[in-house]
Amino acid sequence: MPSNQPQTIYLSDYKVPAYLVDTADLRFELFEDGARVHSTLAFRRNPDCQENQETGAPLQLHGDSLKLESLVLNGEAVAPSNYNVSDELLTVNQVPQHFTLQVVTWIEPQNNTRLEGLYKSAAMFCTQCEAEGFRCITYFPDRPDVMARFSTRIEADKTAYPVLLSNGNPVEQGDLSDGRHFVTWEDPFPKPAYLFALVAGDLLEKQDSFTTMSGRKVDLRMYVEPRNSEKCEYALDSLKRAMAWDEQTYGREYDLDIFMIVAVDDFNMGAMENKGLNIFNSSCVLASQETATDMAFERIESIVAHEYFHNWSGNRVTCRDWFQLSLKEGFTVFRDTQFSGDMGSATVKRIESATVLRTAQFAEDAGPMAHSVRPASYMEITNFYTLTIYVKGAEVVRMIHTLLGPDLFRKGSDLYFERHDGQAVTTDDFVKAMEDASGRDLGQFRLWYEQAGTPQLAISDEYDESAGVYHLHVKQTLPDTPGQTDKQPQHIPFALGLLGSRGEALALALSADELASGDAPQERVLELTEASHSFEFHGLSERPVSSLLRHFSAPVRVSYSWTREQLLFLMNHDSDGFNRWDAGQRLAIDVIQQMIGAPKDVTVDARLVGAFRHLISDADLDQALVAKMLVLPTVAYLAELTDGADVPAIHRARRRVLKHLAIALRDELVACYRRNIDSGPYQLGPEAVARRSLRNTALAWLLLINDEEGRSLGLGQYRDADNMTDRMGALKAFVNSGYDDDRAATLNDFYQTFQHDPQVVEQWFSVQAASRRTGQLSHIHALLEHPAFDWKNPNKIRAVIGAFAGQNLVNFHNPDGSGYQFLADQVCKLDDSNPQIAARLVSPLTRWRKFAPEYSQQMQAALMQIRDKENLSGDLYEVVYKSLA
Ligand code: 0A1
Ligand code: ZN
Repeated sequence: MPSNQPQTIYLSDYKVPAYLVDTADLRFELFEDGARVHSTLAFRRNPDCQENQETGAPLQLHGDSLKLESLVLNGEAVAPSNYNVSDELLTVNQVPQHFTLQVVTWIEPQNNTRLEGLYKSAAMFCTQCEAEGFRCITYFPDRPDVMARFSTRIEADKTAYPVLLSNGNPVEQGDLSDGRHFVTWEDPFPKPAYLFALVAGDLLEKQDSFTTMSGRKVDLRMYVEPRNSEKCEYALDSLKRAMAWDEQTYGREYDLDIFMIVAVDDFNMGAMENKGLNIFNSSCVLASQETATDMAFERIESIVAHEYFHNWSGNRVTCRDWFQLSLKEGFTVFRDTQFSGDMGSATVKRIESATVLRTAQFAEDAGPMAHSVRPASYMEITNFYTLTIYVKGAEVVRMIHTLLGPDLFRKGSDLYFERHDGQAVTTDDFVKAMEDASGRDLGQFRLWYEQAGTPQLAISDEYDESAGVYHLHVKQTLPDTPGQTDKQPQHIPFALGLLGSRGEALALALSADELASGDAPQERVLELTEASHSFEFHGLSERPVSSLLRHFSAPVRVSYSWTREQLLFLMNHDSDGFNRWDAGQRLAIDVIQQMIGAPKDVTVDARLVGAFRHLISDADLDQALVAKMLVLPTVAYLAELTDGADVPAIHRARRRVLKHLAIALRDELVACYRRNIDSGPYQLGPEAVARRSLRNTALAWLLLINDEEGRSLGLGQYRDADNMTDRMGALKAFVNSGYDDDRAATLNDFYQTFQHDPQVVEQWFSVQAASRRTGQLSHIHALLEHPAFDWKNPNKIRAVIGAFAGQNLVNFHNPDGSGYQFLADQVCKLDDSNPQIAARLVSPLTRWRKFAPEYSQQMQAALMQIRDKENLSGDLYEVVYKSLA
């Protein structure tokens, strides 16, 4: 056991804070060799803390990597005998009921490679305080249930840092001696320290405005490095759409006079919702037609909205403690997916959410780090910014929405915001508001927050011809997860439709009486609460085909023995677009699985070819949905569905099916490509996006089979592209093709053209690192040596190492174990500079038990090697030890 083993923190140990902070007045002196932080805090005993009321507890403030320069209480220096400083805490033993503490600390942002607290990204200063970064700035009760009113004075060199930003409104500014200047900001809303932000730099300002529903004009400002001047428009437009949508859908109005967005190149995550001053990873906010793909535009719209929506779901109402993280994240992801669905196609958005959930969150739920939506314990909270907290958390909120219906859900959210405005609360408070507003009992539903793991529904059915009754049986089980066994059945909304033999929607009458009434609906949300249920549907003159779990109404696995004929039928006829797509996926999975290790003479089912021919050729179908349906299930998802997975074998089987389809449908693909060529100017609407997507799919398939016409279409597309989706589509197709010269030429040209744009260079790195052909280890090593690679920049690390281990599954799972060894080496190296990133990158190794023995043993060995590293960080310790346990 290493000496630095982090402590486990338990939800059951939660205690209210002993002291509260009413105001926090900060003064930052920023210099090139460090920063001095003067903090004046007004403390008082917490009336809700019984213990402190009675005995007077010592004051404990968090601190990390700080140099304490002075400590003054009510105007007098604190005697050394009355305080103690450790690596993590400043303790003042005797303090009065009310007092002012003045703390001066010295910190070194320029040497901060962890990117937590105050750090430098290129020439600018910026902060990241969630979850526990504020303690790297000054001593403070750094927990979300301590909310203070902040004022911030920033002083810096005026030439190097003309722009000085913090939360709230600017109230004063002026010049100082030595070419320095200052700006003071005041945030009228009490907030936890994790929402504090500061930015200083030579930044360009883009202005816009939004008039709120009550007629207030809000200044919208975006700050970027001058070279990014032309990449702000889409984010600002997205922001305005999000502001309007939140007013219409949730009745939520923005509350300050200014809303600011800043783009920084070095950032551990996607973006951060600091009050009034959102800070974004450049890759999640900057875009232009020439540099961003359609997917990037879509991501920007949803992340800008996500951070904006946090102003209510997160900032006005925040989390009591970090176990409640999904209170803000699950709800906010739910809100941003609703928004994205409303801006484009709700079905396509649903397919995208379900894909992430089923591929990656289900894997997390089945792995060693499985945890519930409201975890009961953690070591490092930064390891809990997971898909379970975010996307499963969003699914849980979505199920409440499904159970209550939109009107009662809105009543519930209104009550939640009204009841808890200005408070730090729990997921239970959220559910309670939903219950109180709707009158529904969500007692059993709360298990979704407490029990980890993905419920499995085993479904069977039979048809009683003589009675005209169809019987549907549903059994739910919840697998064991680390520390949790023998779980209880959960409350699951299960949306169902039944189709007749001509594809028509049938009435779902649960009894003879309902049948007689003639009011039976054509879709029902059945509520599963028991371990097993049987339902009867009356008045059916033939055996129906079931459309199960429509819209993916719950985050569960469904098993049912569909015939291929039934899947083909659902693909063509289901009125639920999600299930049409899902039927196609299930059919493709079945066909690919049959090919794993199959002898050469086994051929691909002609019915799959027929189904794809129909999709590619029928221009009357919903083209956005078709574009999704043409994407075969990924190797990652196929591996997730398999115990003892042999990834290279899965990859070969998938490829065999793909090539078979491409050869069989070659003419249709060329026709589809040509039909979808854009004649007019570039557009970003759903139709144009679907056209580009179809064209790029057709191109990729044609190049996979070395089709000469495909090659010339691809070269033309690359050369003439006026947007990044087309250019990247062609580049990707060549990178993954057998045309070695074209691959080298397009990669080279792409780099020459875009080498000055870091966001595009990131894409250039990742298209290579994720490719079966260019992503072999020797090439990955070459990418790490490339002058544009930067070990300090999380985006570059993700673009090469993350893309290799997370997307290039066939090379990562090289049977010789070299991929695992490579990842272990890089993770150890990164752990010394940025442990948060190291702990995230290691995740592909943590699933070692999932794979066939020759793979899993080598993965385990790689994890052990990391475990034995000297000075293992707490972040990595938690992930590696839990994975090996
Ligand atoms: N709250 C942000 C995500 C975020 C979380 C942690 C960070 O640093 C450790 C940074 C950002 C969001 O949900 O967008
Ligand atoms: Zn969030």
